[in-house]
Amino acid sequence: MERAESIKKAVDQHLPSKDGFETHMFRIGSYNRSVGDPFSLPYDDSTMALLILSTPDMFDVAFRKWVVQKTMEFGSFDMSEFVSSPIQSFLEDRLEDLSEKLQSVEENFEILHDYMTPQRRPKILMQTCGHVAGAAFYYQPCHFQEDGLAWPSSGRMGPNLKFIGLSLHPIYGGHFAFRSVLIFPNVLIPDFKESVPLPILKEASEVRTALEKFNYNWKDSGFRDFGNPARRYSTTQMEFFGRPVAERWEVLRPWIEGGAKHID
Ligand code: B12
Repeated sequence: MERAESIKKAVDQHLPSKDGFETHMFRIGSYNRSVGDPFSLPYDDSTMALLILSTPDMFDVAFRKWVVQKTMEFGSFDMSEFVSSPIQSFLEDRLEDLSEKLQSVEENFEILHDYMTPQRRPKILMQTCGHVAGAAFYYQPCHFQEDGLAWPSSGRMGPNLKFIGLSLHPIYGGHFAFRSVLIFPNVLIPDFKESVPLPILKEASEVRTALEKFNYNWKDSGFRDFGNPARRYSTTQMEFFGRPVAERWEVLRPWIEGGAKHID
């Protein structure tokens, strides 16, 4: 366990809470037992994994600094033509740096991300990781159906879209995102006990309303406010994540035009 704790400490040093990151430890077996065969990961049950999630400060503090510095280095806003997904590039930079620094603590690890493979399949199910690691309660639609209630009503989701579940964090409600999972195949933690996630909502009807907001009106970010979050995304951040990827750079223009005063 000592080795696992020192690895977590090193990760937390390079992805600190002041930059809007949190990490939560779990065992691969706890995840595999929940997801079943199609999503199981090929590691020993007691393998150490660390879930990384981002809180409001990732965007509003660390990402803002990164965007301003990068555009100043580049010389103009035109960087938007070359970097199509700035959040992904920012995270790649941070994880590359982390991977280098981690070499001195543990050389063997794998990083899995939240996004889908080119075959449009997620490699890992982040909401399940969040629940088993005790980081955020995962509300799944199938647990909130009641006899005689035709819910969720069919036909309201777009083509090829499912009515999906929502995770809520005890401090940030829905104002957070899952980012990556680090897996350490050489570090076994058979006796580790994951924290139990705190239920955030009391009534089944409130859960159904939250899930409807998340599935039918996610662009207005209203789903994020369930569970009375103590900290929320800024309006810039909500606008950014409510837009299609191609339109997101435009939201950042005021930071870039403000230049160095947005670095500190
Ligand atoms: C595919 C996907 C999409 C697709 C399709 C969405 C859809 N409505 O069909 C697209 C690209 C359109 C999309 C859009 C968005 N998404 Co999306 N998406 C995903 C992704 C990559 C995979 C989800 C998935 O397919 N799961 C597969 C199904 C089968 O999983 P499942 O239903 O949970 O089933 C498993 C569990 O039930 C488990 N299980 C069984 N028993 C038990 C018991 C317990 C106790 C537990 C815990 C588990 C468990 O086993 C099952 C599998 O066998 C995840 C990231 C990830 N890697 O997980 C993000 C994710 C779900 N999306 C997210 C978000 C925020 C969005 C957007 C709002 C983003 C945006 N700003 O554009 C939009 C709109 C969301 C919406 N309501 O549609 C967030 C949700 C965060 C949260 N708080 O919950 C996630 C987690 C991404 C993240 N990085 O945080 N998304």
